Amino acid sequence: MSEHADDIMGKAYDARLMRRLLAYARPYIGWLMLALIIVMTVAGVELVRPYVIKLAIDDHMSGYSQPMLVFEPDQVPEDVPERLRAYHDGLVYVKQTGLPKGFSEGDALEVAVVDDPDTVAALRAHDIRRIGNLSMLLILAGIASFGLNYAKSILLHSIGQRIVLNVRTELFTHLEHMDLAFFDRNPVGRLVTRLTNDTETLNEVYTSVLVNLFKDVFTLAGIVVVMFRLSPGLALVSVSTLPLIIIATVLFRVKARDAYRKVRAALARINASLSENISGMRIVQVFNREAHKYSEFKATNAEFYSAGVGEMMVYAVFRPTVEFVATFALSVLVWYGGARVLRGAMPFGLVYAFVNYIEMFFGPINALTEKYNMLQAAMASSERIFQLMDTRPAITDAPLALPIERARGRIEFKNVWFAYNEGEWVLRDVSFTIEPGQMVAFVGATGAGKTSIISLINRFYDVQKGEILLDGINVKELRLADLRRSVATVLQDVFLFTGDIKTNIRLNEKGIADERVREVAKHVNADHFISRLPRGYDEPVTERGSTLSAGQRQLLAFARALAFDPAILVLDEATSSIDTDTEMLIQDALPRLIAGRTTIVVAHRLSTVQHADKIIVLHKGKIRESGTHQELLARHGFYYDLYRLQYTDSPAAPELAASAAPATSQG
Ligand code: DCP
Ligand code: MG
Repeated sequence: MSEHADDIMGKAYDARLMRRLLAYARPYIGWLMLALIIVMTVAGVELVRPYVIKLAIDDHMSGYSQPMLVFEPDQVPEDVPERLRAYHDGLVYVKQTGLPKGFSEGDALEVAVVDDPDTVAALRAHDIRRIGNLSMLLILAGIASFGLNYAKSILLHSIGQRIVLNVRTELFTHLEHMDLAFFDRNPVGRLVTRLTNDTETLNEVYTSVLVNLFKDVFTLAGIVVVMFRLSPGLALVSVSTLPLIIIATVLFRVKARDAYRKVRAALARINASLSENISGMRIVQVFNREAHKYSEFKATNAEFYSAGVGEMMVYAVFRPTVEFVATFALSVLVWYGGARVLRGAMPFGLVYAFVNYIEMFFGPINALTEKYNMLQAAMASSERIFQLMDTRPAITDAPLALPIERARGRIEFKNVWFAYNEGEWVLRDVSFTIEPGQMVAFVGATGAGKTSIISLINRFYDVQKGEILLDGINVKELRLADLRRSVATVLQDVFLFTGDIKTNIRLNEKGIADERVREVAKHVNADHFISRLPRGYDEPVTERGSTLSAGQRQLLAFARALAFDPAILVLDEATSSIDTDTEMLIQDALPRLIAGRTTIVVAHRLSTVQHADKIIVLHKGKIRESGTHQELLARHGFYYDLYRLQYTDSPAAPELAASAAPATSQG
């Protein structure tokens, strides 16, 4: 699994990718809007909190030591807010902090520091009540934020997971329709990563970035606006450290990108190494390669470790840097604001509120840089995912594909040329006909092209030249599903799925009842071993069926093929890995298996193909000769040599002696 460098990185932001990502969110737009409203409300509530505390401090906790305005009740100017008015002894006392700008003492009876204990106690009772109210407000706001944040998290995570589920489904369906050539090119590990890791990275876009981005920007802007409205002087002091933050962030972005790139590359390497070593463990152990493989893995592992540490270092430096700048901003604020509070030019609560706002200010900045990284990872992942989605299957139904009810089973190859890779011909000008119900065998050396011919019949690949006809119709014009339903292939390497025996025979096809499963198993002599399993047809099968023997798996594969009652049965080396007992079972089942259908057999062991109606001998992708067993022996050609090689040393070659004699007399 070698990931290309560009592939690892992708782009930090790509409008085209982003549009596609957003398209997935479209069905949930209503819910996302709701989340947005919630997030904005929470941000608003959080913005107000320091201000409420400031009110509690400036309007109610402090102010006694300073002169207060005293009014007759009907003389209080209208712009004095109710919360600043305290009533005692038929007079109204007004604290000067918190009064609107440009307020004049006007008709005040006097401006005096209140020191009479009775009056102080009365005024204090008023303040305590108001402080109680403000505390209540803070608690309610806290509860509201809690509830809203909770709702938002659930909402966003549900949407994110739902979108990722959709993407995974789309990818899986897409993969199911890809042609085999595609799977020749793409290793399993890479495709698995696309469907799991990469989709999970996308999740972040919808849960953490999309809506929360607005919150961060809104909070930042809100803080700046509130600060400038409260006190332009303090606000300027507070934002004076912004250039430092910007420089730190830009540096961080570059460093973080490099670190992320290294981690991705190392991860790809360690994944590849792991999947290869684990799936090849048997070979590793058989050949005692543990120590060698260990040292190989140690190197990759160490590389991944240092990449991870490198990435951590970048963050380890960046976060404290932002913290430090925040502290610096705070100290400037304390110095500047403290002096003004002492001079009475500024209420203490205002400075306190600014301390809060500055602390709040750096939160979104940290969050934004983190989102930048998430976005970067998501862009890289989505690029890979979309690339996979955009790879069109090379083999699809023709626009007006013909349906087939039940094929008769006549197969014709007309001057077929085929190559897996351009220019490397695997089949050269191959032509033959198989009549319905016939049994035809292909023989030839390894690599001659036997399996390739079979893969072409059910159109796993398309031919470059010539044509392949089923019942006189080019396979390219048939509906793929119908074509593949007509052809059942039993391969030497039987693939079983996780599940039980039953489902492995019928492959979840609902049309095949339990009785039918049993019937076909009996037909192919598999019932015998299945009924001896502890749980019979319900016996669990693990992936690849490693708990069954090769011969048992083979019998299951025969049952599977028969259950689907195909018009054409293909057995590719299907009988070669089987012990003598099982082979006898199969030989016994074979006539029932092939009755009423066209059968194609590929076998190295010529004993299995002798009874074929026609034997086609392939050599380096060309048909060398063809005919019945007797005809071919009589020709003294390639087949004759092959047969002699296999049987001269063994006593089990009576046919050779019998048929060789007339052949020589002919020649
Ligand atoms: N080949 C390829 N790509 C594939 C499969 C095969 O390039 N996905 C090549 C390898 C051989 C040639 O095609 O050179 C023919 O392969 P076959 O599998 O058709 O050969 P046989 O089935 O005849 O060989 P065997 O008897 O070993 O199964
Ligand atoms: Mg083969």
